Amino acid sequence: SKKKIGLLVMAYGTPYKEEDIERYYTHIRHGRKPAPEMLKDLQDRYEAIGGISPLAKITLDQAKSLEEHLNTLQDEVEFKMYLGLKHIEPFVEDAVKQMHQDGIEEAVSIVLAPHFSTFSVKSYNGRAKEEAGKLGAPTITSVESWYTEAKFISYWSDRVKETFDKMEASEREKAVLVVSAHSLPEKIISQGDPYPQQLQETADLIAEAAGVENYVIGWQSAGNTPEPWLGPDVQDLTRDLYEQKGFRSFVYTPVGFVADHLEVLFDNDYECKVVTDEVGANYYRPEMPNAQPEFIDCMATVILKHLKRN
Ligand code: FEC
Repeated sequence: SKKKIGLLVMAYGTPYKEEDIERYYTHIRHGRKPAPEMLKDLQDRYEAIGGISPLAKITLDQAKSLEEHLNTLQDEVEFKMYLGLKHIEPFVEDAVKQMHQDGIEEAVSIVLAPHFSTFSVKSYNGRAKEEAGKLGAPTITSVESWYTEAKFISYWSDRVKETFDKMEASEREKAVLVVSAHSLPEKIISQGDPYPQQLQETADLIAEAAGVENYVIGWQSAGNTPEPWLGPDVQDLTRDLYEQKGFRSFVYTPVGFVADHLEVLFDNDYECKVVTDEVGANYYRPEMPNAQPEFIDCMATVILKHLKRN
């Protein structure tokens, strides 16, 4: 029979139901319970996007579709998918335990976020490898980042091009592309984290492929802590680009994320739109990749290239 390879798909995780919000938030805060007003604020944001996030279903769709597509693309090995989440069950460690119980000896891991950061990809893979180390198996090799994959860039450049193509020439002249990712504490820069550079490179590649000259990078969804976070924040950026550069149409591509979830449906579609509505500018936000076949094929390509190299 064919050799089995564990496909460890890791993602952020989201509350499954409203009652999960507090323990989920506590986990994000490294075990510190949020103050009642902070909890209320988060509950209100979930309420504003329909009560709960669509992310749980989308993540599972992405992971299952990736397994299925990988098993149709090649005939040498059988991929068996395990989902491991950062902040809610099934946790990363649960997925590794399950692989071990199922006798999986070799696994490949991918995080459903394209850019490397010590806060994101490194921490997911660190947790996976630590658990595998304790159990003695499986051996896990990891995709560390995949933002340069041509199919990832073309996913976004096609969406951007479609959006700009729909505008009249006069609107297009005053339109700007805002390429964003989740903000992180500014201290990562002095620690040499490649994350900001990787976002810039992503923006350059997308803008070039889409033929868009007016573009900037921005940061979004910064945490609620006193320390400085990477900026400019996309909301402030919107205001500045309107006032100082005269842009009248804004195209938001939150490329650090791969799904419709709170950070996009609220932080872009509500918060950025509050600003564009207030100043009277046009708001565009092309579709997220979710489980679209084109995007699943992109991730499968990344996995197969990784296995060929290792
Ligand atoms: O439920 C949903 O639909 C949204 C899920 C969600 C995604 C997501 C992605 C990233 N985060 C990253 C970093 C941080 C850091 C903090 C932080 C805080 C939160 C909170 C919620 C939340 N994050 Fe998140 N993030 C999602 C949800 N995130 C809720 C807590 C309330 C708030 O601040 O809004 C700050 C933690 C702290 O306080 O110490 C840092 C990064 C990503 C993108 C990479 C990835 O997906 O792993 C980086 C999705």
